[in-house]
Amino acid sequence: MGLMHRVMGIVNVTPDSFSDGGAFLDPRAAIAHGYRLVAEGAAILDIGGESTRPGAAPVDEATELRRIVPVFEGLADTGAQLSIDTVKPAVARAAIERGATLVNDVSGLRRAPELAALAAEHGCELCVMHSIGDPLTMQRDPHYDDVVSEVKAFLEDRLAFAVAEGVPQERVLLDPGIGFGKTIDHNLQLLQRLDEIVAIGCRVVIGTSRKSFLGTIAGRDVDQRLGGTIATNVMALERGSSVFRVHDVAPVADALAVAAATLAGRWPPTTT
Ligand code: HH2
Repeated sequence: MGLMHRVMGIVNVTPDSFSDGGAFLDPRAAIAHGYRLVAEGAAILDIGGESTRPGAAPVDEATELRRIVPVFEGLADTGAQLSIDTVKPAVARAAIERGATLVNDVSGLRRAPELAALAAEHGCELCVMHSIGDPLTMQRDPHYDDVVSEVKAFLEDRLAFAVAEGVPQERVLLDPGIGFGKTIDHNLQLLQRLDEIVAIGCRVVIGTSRKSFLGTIAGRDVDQRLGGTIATNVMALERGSSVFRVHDVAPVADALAVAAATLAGRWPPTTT
């Protein structure tokens, strides 16, 4: 449990991301940031050119391509795995041609089901995240009878679809989509019972970094949510998550290394 965890550093090439919008819109700044995250311990860089924060306006394909292409080219030699955070096949394809080996789809193959065949064709990994609606509408009074079992059923269905499209199960990663069409209690129940998502049998990605429920609980602005980010990532590790998507790589990587060693009761933790 908690073995072989990997930190995914976030590179947002956007003017409007909720916590770092505009900071890395210049490709040179995004590339420098990516190098820094790898030096801090990121094994994966997740590069995105469209914000998915609640209420974000959609971005057209040409704009998204213009943002991400130079960043993929500039980060080709970091040694980290490159991930493309998009719902658009043309954007995913351009990233794959420039070294991306993970396609991260926050729509869970709802917007463009053909992303699964694209990943299969290129031998890429595919992260399927649960969300409802789209970023403009998803936080309008989301309702579930049992959020954990409904998210689990969605992810199982999407996994079956991805496998039918030719992506081997071991290349599929699942993500409950913290903050995507979820109230604060939905987020907390998904984290509390994350082992039920892990039980599906795929690696699980978790993304809580700086999200608003952390600010609500702790009474913190978006730039002061590292404590909450660490707490939730450590608890997700304990429940079996494998990939941790964060902005603040160095402190989260330290926390996860210590937590993993503690779970193992030894250091280095056994890696079988
Ligand atoms: N969260 C965000 C974006 N992409 N991908 C996965 N797999 N899981 C997540 O939880 C997730 C994600 C939102 O965070 P961020 O990229 O910081 O903000 P924005 O969407 O505003 O660019």
